[in-house]
Amino acid sequence: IESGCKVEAGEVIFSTRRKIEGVDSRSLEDAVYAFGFGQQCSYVKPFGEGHINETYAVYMPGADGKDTPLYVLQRININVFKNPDQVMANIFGVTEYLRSMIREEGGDLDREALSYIKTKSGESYFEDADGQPWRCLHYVPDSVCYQMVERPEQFYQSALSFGHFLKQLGDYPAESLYETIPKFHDTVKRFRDFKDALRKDVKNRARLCREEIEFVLAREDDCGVLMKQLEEGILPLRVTHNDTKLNNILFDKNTGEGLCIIDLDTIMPGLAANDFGDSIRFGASTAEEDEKDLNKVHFDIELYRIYVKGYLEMAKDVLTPAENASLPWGARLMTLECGMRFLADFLQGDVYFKTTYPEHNLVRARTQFRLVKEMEEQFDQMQEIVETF
Ligand code: GN1
Ligand code: MG
Repeated sequence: IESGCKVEAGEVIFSTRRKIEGVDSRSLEDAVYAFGFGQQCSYVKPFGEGHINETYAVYMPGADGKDTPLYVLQRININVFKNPDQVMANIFGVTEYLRSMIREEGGDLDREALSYIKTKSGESYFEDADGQPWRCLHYVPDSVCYQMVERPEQFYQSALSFGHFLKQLGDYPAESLYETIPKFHDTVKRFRDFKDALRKDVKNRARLCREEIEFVLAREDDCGVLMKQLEEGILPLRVTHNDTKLNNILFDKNTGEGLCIIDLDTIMPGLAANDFGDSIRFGASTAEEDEKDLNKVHFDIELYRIYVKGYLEMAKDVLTPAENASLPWGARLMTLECGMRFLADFLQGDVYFKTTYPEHNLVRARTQFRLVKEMEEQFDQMQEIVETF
């Protein structure tokens, strides 16, 4: 199935009962069989809002005979993740470890960590006829996912969850993790990549975003702030998630509590400040990442305060004083970095992030820069808030 196919979210894309017109779902069907669902499967629907992988929910008849989503199938984007074996080795290692922690804590093994399954022949993923990797995991029942904070309590819950995650993986053998995307949050390298994309300007789009380009170029020195502290040994490397946005966590549909962290492709050694910061980037905004009307986009310092509270309640005793102090910079830099990545992708012709219209990446970059600007204006207050908890 090619991205851009004509199936809307929520529509059936493959069914064992009828042919879906106009859709080539051969690879998806092969994957359904490779993981052993075959005729048991009722149908498959596109699922989720990720920018990188293709995600589908697999429906099967439940105990009551009603079709229920029981599995999630994902086609891994190999332009982004060049080595699916390593991605899956990390994921199986980490999820198994998380389950052992949940067992110790007396938690719910079925819902608090993802559980991946292997193909019928015992592989960690299925390679389709085009060489694309597919993986499969259990659907987490009674869970919901949010694209934006609807109630502050949700953001607080997500802070507890990500703080808890950092703690749970505190003793995970970091050296056993593969670097699935090298230098993923090396903001200095991201700045260089941006300048490279600008220099090449392959689509002749730089003329469309002069102001945004200047915004980035004026912040070259900022890019090095946390990388320098890492090099000097002031900040430690930890096992981090590296993609901690609100829609990478599932909430319990009934209690509203944070339930399970998802999207584990980028678990790698990294900085706690970056995980903290990426959550703030996405969740402490008053608008979605691709809001076109910038008047709606603001950094909400009250949401920031709530996240700091929850995160530190969970993680304060594991973070060093220097890490604590680095959190506000994490927010600024993850937001700047993400904006730079969107803008670089715009300049390169939208080769990395999924887009649905030509200026999509530029629109995304603009929201990020608006947030950065407001964070810069309120930076003293951001630092004070961290100090009070
Ligand atoms: C991507 O796949 P998704 O949507 O969870 C990206 C993140 C960006 C994010 C921006 C592997 O995450 O780094 O912060 O989009 N993931 C990768 O929304 O590049
Ligand atoms: Mg995601």
